[in-house]
Amino acid sequence: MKATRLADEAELDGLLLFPGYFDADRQQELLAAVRGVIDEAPLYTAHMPKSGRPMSVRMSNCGPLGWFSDERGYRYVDAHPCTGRRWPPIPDMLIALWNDVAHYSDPPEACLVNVYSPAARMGLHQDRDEADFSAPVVSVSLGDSCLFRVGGPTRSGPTRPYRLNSGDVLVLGGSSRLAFHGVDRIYAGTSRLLAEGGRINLTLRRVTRPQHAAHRAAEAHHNG
Ligand code: MD3
Ligand code: FE
Repeated sequence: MKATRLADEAELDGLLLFPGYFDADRQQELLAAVRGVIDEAPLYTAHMPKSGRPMSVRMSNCGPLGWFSDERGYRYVDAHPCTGRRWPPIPDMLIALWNDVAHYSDPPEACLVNVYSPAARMGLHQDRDEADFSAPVVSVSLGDSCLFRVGGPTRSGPTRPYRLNSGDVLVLGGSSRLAFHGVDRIYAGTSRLLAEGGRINLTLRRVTRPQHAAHRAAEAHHNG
């Protein structure tokens, strides 16, 4: 599948777009898997650490770790904040996507599911709650198109707008991994994938630093 570099700036080196990576049938298939995740791990509302303000985007996760935020701060947790149960596994289609585009030796540890109503937004931010920035973030858009914004490594720098459509995949690697970004708006009625309208974004991430192979082997030996 063909990827396009989104920008020429050195600081956005590693930002790749795969337009229409998933066709309509594969989007349906992926959506069914995401619905299965949400059945097991219901959507919750995260809150901003200092203000305690609720975010407009509702969230869930799959994978060994899931992203969560409340008054005590942003963090990754191994269980759902309301049910106390482990997050469900990352669907095979998303593991296959990671293997295809991430060019990273270890599997993703977290898949954050962001659910946008037509009025939801995500302010400009950096993703830096992970201990390993050498791995890319891989993002999938489903449902209504959105206006996505990417800047550089500082909040005050210039930003560029892009439109993300259902089925598009973004890879945020290299220096783009720490770029400021956000979702300005959802374009209601631009996709018929979600009967209820709105947009779903999936982000696959590494959270911890990969163990060295020798360490992993020793641990496996130890654990019998
Ligand atoms: C650019 N999600 O969950 S995904 C997030 O559409 C998040 O829901 C947005 O930002 C969404 O943190 C954008 C694309 C994305 C993800 C991570 C990035 C873009 C990024 C990290 C660095 C630069
Ligand atoms: Fe982000």
